[in-house]
Amino acid sequence: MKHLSKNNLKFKKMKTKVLSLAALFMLGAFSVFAGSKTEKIEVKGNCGMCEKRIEKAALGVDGVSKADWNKETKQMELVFDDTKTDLDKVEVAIAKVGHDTPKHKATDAVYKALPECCLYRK
Ligand SMILES: [Cu+2]
Repeated sequence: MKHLSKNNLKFKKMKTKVLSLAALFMLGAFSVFAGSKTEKIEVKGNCGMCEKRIEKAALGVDGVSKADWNKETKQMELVFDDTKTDLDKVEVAIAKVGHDTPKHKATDAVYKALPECCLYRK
């Protein structure tokens, strides 16, 4: 009888260990996904030069791992770590190099300094 309850206790302890290990593992897996966010935004621009400028500006923001702008659709696909940065910061960085985003527009001075082929405002 005594022996059995001891075994039972051992089993309970083991169960707790396995459960906490499983919880730890799930937490780890969750945090990997939690850091990575994908967003699509519209960024104004015209040509291949714009594409390089826009993507460089976005990738220059700490936490951004992917920036892919399409000059036909004007859509930008972004992947970033949302514990390090957010969409607003990326939009500010893009506006700074002369391109309008949904929430942040480039200043006239920066816009006018763009090469002629890149002037997208009509
Ligand atoms: Cu351009």
